[in-house]
Amino acid sequence: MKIGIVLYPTFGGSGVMATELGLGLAEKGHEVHFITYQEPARLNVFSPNIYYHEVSVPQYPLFEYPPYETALASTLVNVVKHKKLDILHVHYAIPHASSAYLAQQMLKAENIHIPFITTLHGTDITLVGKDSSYRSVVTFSINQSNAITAVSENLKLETYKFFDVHKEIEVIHNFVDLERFKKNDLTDFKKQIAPKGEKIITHVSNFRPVKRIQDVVHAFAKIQERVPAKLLMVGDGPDRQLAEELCRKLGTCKHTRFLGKQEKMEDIFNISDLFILPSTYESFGLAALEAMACGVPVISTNTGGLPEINLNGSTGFLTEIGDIETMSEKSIYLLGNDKVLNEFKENAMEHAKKFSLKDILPKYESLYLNVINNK
Ligand code: GMT
Repeated sequence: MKIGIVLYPTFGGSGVMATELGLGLAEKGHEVHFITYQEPARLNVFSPNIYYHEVSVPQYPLFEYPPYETALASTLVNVVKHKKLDILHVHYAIPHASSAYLAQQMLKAENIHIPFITTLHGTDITLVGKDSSYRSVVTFSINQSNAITAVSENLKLETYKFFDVHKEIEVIHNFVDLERFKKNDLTDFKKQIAPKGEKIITHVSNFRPVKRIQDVVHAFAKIQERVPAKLLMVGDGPDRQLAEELCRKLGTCKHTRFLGKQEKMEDIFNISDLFILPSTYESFGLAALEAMACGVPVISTNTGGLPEINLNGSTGFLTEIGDIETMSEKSIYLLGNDKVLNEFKENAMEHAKKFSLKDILPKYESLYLNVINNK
């Protein structure tokens, strides 16, 4: 098949997942065309089956807001027409679904029929999409999609709850590449970060308010009083400054490293003993799954799709939003007892296998075929 993948190219979960999906499809022999405004962060391989088309948005003094949707729709029309694509798969509804719909209608006028699938990722529904400025276009373009998928059962329910969607939403869970995210002995690297055998706690996100990264810093301060530990904060975003200030205030800076955005996440997970994700909402929590695949238990909130991947009392613990006390208690319980910690590490790794790229990818392939055959 010839597949066009529309995505956000940054380190966000939806872009990471869409890139990994495209790489996996290309490896299976499909021709994959990534279409976005910047080279996707994880697209660092050369393959004869992979193409990248940059959407360029010309500036003009009149444009306070350059019309990206228009530029994207025009690029989609060109790529579909000249590369003879069979299907478009757009990740994150805003504005990708409405641009795909516009491109589809324009191509129809030329007798070219291109179906598109919209994958809902999270904040496109739960945060941004609900905003009245976007709502009607988001609802319309989701309903116009030839197929709709959501990355968790919870996100499917949220979509039906808040949008007037009258089509079937198929849940296809996010996945992890188990060849890349697997247990690996990096003892020497670990010693550089934790020279006295301290436990390593990791958090990865885009440091937006929904991630509640200050809770990680607060919890770490409490954990540190009981278990010698180091904290790795990976990522960047608007709340980084606040978290760094809090860490100075609580006196935990010498045990904390803010690493910024990182590419070799598998190495960081492989030296980690615990992953903390205290978000207000996560449709899925892809970083938590990648951590689990490397044998890292997760302390997360009991929200959104997180209970679908993090099993309370087995792969980690689920806590209420903002309950720093329980978060740190559960962390101390795990980090203070190597036997229990190793059991949880094992469970996390085993459970992650249920979300293997190899098993999930065929679900997308058969959806593509269904949609293409019914267009
Ligand atoms: O807000 C983010 O975390 C970024 C966002 C994105 O679209 O890049 O992530 C969402 O999609 C990811 C991939 O499907 C999910 O793993 C995240 O849970 C989801 N984020 C939220 O729901 C807040």
